[in-house]
Amino acid sequence: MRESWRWFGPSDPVTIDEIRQTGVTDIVSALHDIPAGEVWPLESIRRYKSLIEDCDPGLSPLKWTVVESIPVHEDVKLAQPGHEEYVQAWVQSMENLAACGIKTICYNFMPVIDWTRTDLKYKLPNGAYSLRFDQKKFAAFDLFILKREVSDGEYTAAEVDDAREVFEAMSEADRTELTNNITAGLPGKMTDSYGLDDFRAMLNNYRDIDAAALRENLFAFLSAVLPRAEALGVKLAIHPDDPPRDMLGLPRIICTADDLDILFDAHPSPSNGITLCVGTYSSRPDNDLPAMARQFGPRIHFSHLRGVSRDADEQRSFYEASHLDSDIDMVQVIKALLDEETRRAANNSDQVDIFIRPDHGLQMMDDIDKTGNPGYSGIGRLKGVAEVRGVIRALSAMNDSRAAT
Ligand code: DNO
Repeated sequence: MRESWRWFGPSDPVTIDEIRQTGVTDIVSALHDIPAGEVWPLESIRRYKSLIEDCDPGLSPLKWTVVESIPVHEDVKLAQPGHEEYVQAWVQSMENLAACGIKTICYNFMPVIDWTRTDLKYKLPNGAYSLRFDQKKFAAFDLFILKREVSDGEYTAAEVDDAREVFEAMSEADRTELTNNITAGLPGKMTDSYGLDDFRAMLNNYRDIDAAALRENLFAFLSAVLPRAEALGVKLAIHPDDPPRDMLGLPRIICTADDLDILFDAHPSPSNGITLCVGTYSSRPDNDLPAMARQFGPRIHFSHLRGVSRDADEQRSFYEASHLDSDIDMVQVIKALLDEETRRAANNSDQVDIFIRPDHGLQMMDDIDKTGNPGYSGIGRLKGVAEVRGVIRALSAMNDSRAAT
């Protein structure tokens, strides 16, 4: 297992020297300033890599090994005329990254919105803060702020009433904050930020795109990208749609084990893989995470280890829980990933190690008064990686002693 940490670049309040202290070995990052659809120039990649990797002799080295993410331009998701140029730019960025030895690439195919939460400072009983997705608040945004024309059956009458009640109880400032959280996006997002009118226009572009059409566009993108990825030894790792279900009338197509079966039936290439984002997949109750980790083991090139706690009475609402105390059995997920690495080693696989990162962390202690990237706190993530590391070490030691007897 290779422990990694996401870094947002020189403006990230958690610095490379601080990350070094956590004991991780790998950095996950991206050239965040380059707009979707443009090539990442070789020189810029080299410069960024040296920001991460150059250090005084004697310091523990860090390596930029995972890209999260090269954004996919909306025109590619929509298969708009001329989108092939953006696909070519994506392939060129991948070639340039591979030339610098960076060969694990996370990406996603979420239309218009990337990962989405309604509350960025949700107080837990222990006083730490977490991120939360509240279905009623989201519906309040959709129905009473965005005022989208919803189709029959999208909301029940009771859900509309609940959303109205939530909306009416909100102050103007709450409404603005909710709107920004959803339309302007969260750190690391791979879509643009929009004002409300542009946001409506973007949603409207997708009115004729259902799940089948969006899948076709993803598969066309992969037909262009995978042969080059294979030739370069690059592993692609698609990130699931977060939360993993249709939203705002948009289709979302990487949400469940069935979606992944469809993806791999269409494109069996060994370069076609996934980011097992445990928190995302587990925010719906019908995803069995340890089972998915086993089923898709050979396809897992990268994993985000965190979990959520879903509301008992509304399973679509959740908050991000401590790494080992969520609704899923993190120990069993990690065990499945370690078993997969053992299998790869026995098969002399070209990539034995799975890159993992603690993903988000709580905001706690000194994090609380700092302005940082929501979800990407220093101390909260350090706690997450330390907990996960403990599980990895304990399970690995048990495997070693079993192998020795
Ligand atoms: C949230 C992340 C996402 C993810 C992109 C992947 O913290 O998991 O921002 O990086 O959706 O393309």
